[in-house]
Amino acid sequence: MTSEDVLGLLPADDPVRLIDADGTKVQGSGSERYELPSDADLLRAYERLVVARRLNDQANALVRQGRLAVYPSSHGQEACQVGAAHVLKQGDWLFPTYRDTVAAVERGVDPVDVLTLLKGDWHSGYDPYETQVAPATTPLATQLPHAVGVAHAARLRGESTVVMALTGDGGTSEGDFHEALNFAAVFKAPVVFFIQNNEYAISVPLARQSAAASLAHKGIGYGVPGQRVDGNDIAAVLAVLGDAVERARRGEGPQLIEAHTYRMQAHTNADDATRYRLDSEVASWVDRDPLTRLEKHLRSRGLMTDETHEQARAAADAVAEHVREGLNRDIEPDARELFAYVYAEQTPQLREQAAQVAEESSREVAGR
Ligand SMILES: Cc1ncc(C[n+]2csc(CCOP(=O)(O)OP(=O)(O)O)c2C)c(N)n1
Repeated sequence: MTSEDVLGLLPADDPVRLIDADGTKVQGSGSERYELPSDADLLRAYERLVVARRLNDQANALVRQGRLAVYPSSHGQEACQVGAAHVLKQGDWLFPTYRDTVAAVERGVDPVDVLTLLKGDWHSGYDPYETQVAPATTPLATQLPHAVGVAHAARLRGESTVVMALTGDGGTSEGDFHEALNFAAVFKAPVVFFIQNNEYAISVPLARQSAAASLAHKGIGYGVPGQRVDGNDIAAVLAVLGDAVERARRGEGPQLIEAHTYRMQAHTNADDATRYRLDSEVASWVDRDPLTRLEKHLRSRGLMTDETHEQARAAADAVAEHVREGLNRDIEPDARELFAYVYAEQTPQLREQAAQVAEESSREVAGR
């Protein structure tokens, strides 16, 4: 590889942005390399951002009512999640993390099913093979080698599948992240690694996480081209991810895309974010909100009517009601199932543990 080839792997100096915070179309910031999505795509994205925001609000409310055990909100990151799902085609796979409820829903999974795990059930709540959405993983970055495996297998079978593998900024410090990038690059696996850099890994700020020039630069050592994108600009997210997905589909191998965004709420309901960041910092991101930015843009171009607004609100109302109803039903996890699906054939230890649990629960039932 020559130095020039290496330069080709480098991400842009500034994150690619197509629409500014005030809603105007950007000149520069990589906007010459990427096209603004069509009016129809932007209008659809608007409706889905409104639905996504409402889903976050509804899930937070369900936590307060004790209907959900935990919810890692993606308030502020909705453009990343809607964008990541919308650039995929039928047959493509999505590998989400615990924070990517919205992405899974945008990929077509029923929100009630996605939230089942966070209600306390032991399984992912949906069938990965039916939905082509992998289970949302809590152990950081463990989904990334799996995503590469699925992509590599599809390529060996001659399928045109592309895999979108999501991770947070903290996840990029995990060994699995690096192993996944290396394998994907060597075997030209059709996978797009998409980092939602929301500035924090719980209480750890980015500056304590990585000294790399940017997280997108981390691909260079493996031969994976990187790109940076303004994660609060849905137009840029759609354009940059769409380009990466189509390159992967053409057989050009993996890419590493870093979205610059911000986690507007606490890590989860179990976290108190005021202990490690200032309110003024959070407030400085309000003006960059992905939803209002797109709304301003659509209004300035006369594309947004009261009807568009109403339609989006109605779609959000319907999703919120569906989620409220679905999560009002109690789940009845069967503890014995914990042992049933670990291995095709149970080990003696698992058999012993399963018997112990069965014995304990029958004693409980008998009230002893
Ligand atoms: C392997 C592993 N180590 C530690 C944790 C504990 N943990 C849960 S979330 C989290 C922070 C992750 O931050 P980031 O990857 O930036 O994602 P974000 O939560 O900001 O979306 C940590 C350390 C974990 N889940 N898995």
